[in-house]
Amino acid sequence: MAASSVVRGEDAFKKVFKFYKRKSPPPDFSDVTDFSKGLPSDKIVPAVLDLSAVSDSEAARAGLQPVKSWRAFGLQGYPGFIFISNPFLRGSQPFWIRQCLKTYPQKPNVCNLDMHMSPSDTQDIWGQSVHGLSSSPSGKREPKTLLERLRWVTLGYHYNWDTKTYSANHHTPLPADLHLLSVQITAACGFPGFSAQAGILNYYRHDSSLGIHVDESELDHSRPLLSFSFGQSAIFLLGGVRREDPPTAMYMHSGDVMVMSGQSRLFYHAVPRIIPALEMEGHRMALFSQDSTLGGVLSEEDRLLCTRYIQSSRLNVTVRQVLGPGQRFPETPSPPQKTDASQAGGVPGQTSQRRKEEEESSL
Ligand SMILES: O=C(O)CCC(=O)C(=O)O
Ligand SMILES: [Mn+2]
Repeated sequence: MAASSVVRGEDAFKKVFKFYKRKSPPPDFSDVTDFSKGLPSDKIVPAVLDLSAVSDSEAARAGLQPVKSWRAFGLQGYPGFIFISNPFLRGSQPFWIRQCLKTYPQKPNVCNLDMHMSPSDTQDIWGQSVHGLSSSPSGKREPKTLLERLRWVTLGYHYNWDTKTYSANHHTPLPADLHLLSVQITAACGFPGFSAQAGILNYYRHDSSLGIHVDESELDHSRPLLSFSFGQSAIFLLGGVRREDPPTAMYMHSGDVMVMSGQSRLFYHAVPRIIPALEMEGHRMALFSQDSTLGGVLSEEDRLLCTRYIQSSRLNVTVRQVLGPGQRFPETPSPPQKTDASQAGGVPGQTSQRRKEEEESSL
């Protein structure tokens, strides 16, 4: 059976999610759209970019190819959805991978480990993982490094997984490099003036998935949501405004960028499966060739650790504008004093997994 045989009807999205999540026997992937292969499908249309919005030298500063070289597509039936097939300069992805693994998890940013560890224990996740990740496997089961236990990091306006809100009270500066990258992508896609205010980084192991959801916590839905993928490939499902709408499945490979804007901004989506790069002919990890000097040349140690990590993992960065121009957060009464985990909405630390498991647990 192919996924396309799932017809519109009661929670068609969940049926397709289960189809692609199945381990044994592995699903039929013949319906999965692969934008890296160009335009063979009648569902894929070229996306129109604003070639004058970003100069070639500005693009290079963010590790991007000149906009005229980007391969950008739309998908019939998904207004506002833009897929840019790896617009990064050869060799610039290692910079972004290192930022996601070494820089962005640092304080004052927030990560899942902070939910049950003290700030002093999580302040140098990279440093504490170097030894464990760089030593060769001894055969016996080693405890997981902090880096291997990292599941999410929030940036800018920090997302509260319990209340599903952002607030004015919990904000730290969004990294300037990620802001620059996001502004360039959005400008080329026809959204001048995008202000990157929040980021959510997801760290996927080979058996991770992300449940069916809509990103609606941002207060201004007229601004696009950006998504960057690095490392192992994945299957992304994009549905509609209702769970009865059967989703379209597509591959996301390392370097791919998605822009969800217009109607697609509020469409259901999910990641049911990570696909090891070895299974993706043509997407083996030729990532660490160094023709781009973005951020300087990686040290041997950084290169080794990033390569080790990415051989079995996928990184996803979403960048969001939370508030429209001049918009403010609604006044909220001060939160009640937290005395124990039940008042915090659950056991601390489990919030990290909740989003990934909430759909699966009800499947
Ligand atoms: O990992 C992905 O590609 C999707 C991430 C996502 O949808 C989210 O963080 O809201
Ligand atoms: Mn999402």
